[in-house]
Amino acid sequence: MLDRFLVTAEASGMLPVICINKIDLVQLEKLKAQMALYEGIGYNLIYTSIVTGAGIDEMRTVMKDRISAIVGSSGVGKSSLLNEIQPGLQLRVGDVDERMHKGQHTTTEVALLPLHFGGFVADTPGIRTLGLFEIDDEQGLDIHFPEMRPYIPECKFAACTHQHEPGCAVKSAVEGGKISELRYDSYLRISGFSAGRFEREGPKKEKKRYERRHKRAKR
Ligand SMILES: Nc1nc2c(ncn2[C@@H]2O[C@H](COP(=O)(O)OP(=O)(O)OP(=O)(O)O)[C@@H](O)[C@H]2O)c(=O)[nH]1
Ligand SMILES: [Mg+2]
Ligand SMILES: [Zn+2]
Repeated sequence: MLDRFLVTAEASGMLPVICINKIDLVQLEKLKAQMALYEGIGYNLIYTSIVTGAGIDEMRTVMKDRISAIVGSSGVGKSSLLNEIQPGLQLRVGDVDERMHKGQHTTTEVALLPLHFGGFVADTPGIRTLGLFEIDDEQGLDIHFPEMRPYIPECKFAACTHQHEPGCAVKSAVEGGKISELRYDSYLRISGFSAGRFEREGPKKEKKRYERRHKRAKR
């Protein structure tokens, strides 16, 4: 889900900031070790809690004088965070008891809110799945994974999908530990080139797609 959000942001020219909320409920050191991967790619991470007040100032700093949107699954605390960032907003938040029931969606529509310290922020309803309608595998999903960018021109084929082609520099980088396997796995899932697809659709359809992509790359 996080990788899908990041790809969406990259593809639409937005600057993504990864905010991890409710850090009062976890062991911070363990969490940070897990997230080091994203720091390594160069993403900005902010750890927040409305219980301890951690990270709220950092959130204000990245939002100041910008137009931002806060996105994520339902119940992660998007509206709660905004209430902390700007007291007085009085956005409705899910109550803890109600949260026991699945599928709770407290915020139901997008609202663009002016910020006293400069800028605007959109609170958004939580979403369960994120389709990537603007990106398809023919346009090249790879460039939206910043850590893949240096390797893409090194692939033997110009239209390499980094799946099963020989001489693929991206795959070598994954094997060499330069690109995280988790992220590469996300790449495969998002592009739909997951192992199953090749087998399901067979080499014919795969070849067609490859040719279309190659034509585009030549153009
Ligand atoms: N422990 C803890 N609970 C939090 C934190 N932030 C929010 N919550 C709780 O999480 C629940 C959901 O918060 P919301 O702000 O409604 O979540 P949301 O992301 O806006 O949800 P939707 O509007 O449904 O998308 C509420 O019960 C909050 O009190 C936090 O930092 N720590
Ligand atoms: Mg909300
Ligand atoms: Zn490749």
